[in-house]
Amino acid sequence: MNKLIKWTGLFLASLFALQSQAAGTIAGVEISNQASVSYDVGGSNATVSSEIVTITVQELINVTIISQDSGNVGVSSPDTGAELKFQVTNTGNGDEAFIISQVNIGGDEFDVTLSTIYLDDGDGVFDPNVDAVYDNSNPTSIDPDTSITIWVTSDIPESLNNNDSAEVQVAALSKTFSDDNQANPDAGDVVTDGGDSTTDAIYGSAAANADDTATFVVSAIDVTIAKAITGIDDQFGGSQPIPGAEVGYILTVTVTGTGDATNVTVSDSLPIELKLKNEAGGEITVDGVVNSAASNDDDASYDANTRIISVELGTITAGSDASEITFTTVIE
Ligand SMILES: [Ca+2]
Ligand SMILES: [Ca+2]
Ligand SMILES: [Ca+2]
Ligand SMILES: [Ca+2]
Repeated sequence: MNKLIKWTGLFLASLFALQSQAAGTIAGVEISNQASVSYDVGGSNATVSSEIVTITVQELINVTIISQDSGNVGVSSPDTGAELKFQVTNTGNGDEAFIISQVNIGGDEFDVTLSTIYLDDGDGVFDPNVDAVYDNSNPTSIDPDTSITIWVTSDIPESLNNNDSAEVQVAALSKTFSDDNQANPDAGDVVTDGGDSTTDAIYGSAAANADDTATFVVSAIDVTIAKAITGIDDQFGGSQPIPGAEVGYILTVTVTGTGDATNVTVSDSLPIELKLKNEAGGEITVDGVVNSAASNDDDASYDANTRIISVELGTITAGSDASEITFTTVIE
């Protein structure tokens, strides 16, 4: 009996923990409350309880959408299916789906045409053959306190000039409010019976922030990087990739198009299983010139703590010879 009560208590405690997340108490949860009064009369104690007062938590709809591109996104002119990356987070207390829309911002050099929206498959990498089309007529339901990554692709007009830019705003609107024909709800607006578990849906204040912008910039420069293994030497004179074996790599940076790519910086974060040979005393060769692993003495460096190789290639004119970076690693 006592054990049962104990386990029931633990279960309720864990349920409560689930419900007490950042989004707040989940929509549909009943909160019951009862007070009591005790008193002494005629030498004995008596207790009287109030009625139980119950409220049901309604659905608060909140969302954030945040651009995931670290800077301007370079495109060609014309271009098709140029992608912007956004993270949509359901910060409300119920399951909710959101309709994604795109608006061109004025006062810049061009506008884009919305192409297709994709739902990332979870790897954070855009692949239109793998990532599913995000269907605004049947958008993905998102659990409370959960995020999805979406790709919003656009077509870029032709005949633009280098460095022309276009700012694009992407917004997420609650499907519940959209279905209720409230295209631009204010905080506190209600869809009666529109919430989860037969609750009402209430538009939250965070929803006022449910858009973000990203910027396309036309770039006549195209910079690519390729990575390849040049060879493996194990400690027995063979070429087996075993712990202790040396693995050589080559990075090739190519600049095509017209104009200069400036401040070209290469970064290679070695996985936990690899380290630069001789680590802090190691070498990184850039276009045939041996650089040290130390910082601030030449164009290359290696951080033994983060395992990041960094190379400053500076300004590269399009069409010039590819830059080649080589180094040797050791398998841990
Ligand atoms: Ca909902
Ligand atoms: Ca524009
Ligand atoms: Ca993907
Ligand atoms: Ca160095």
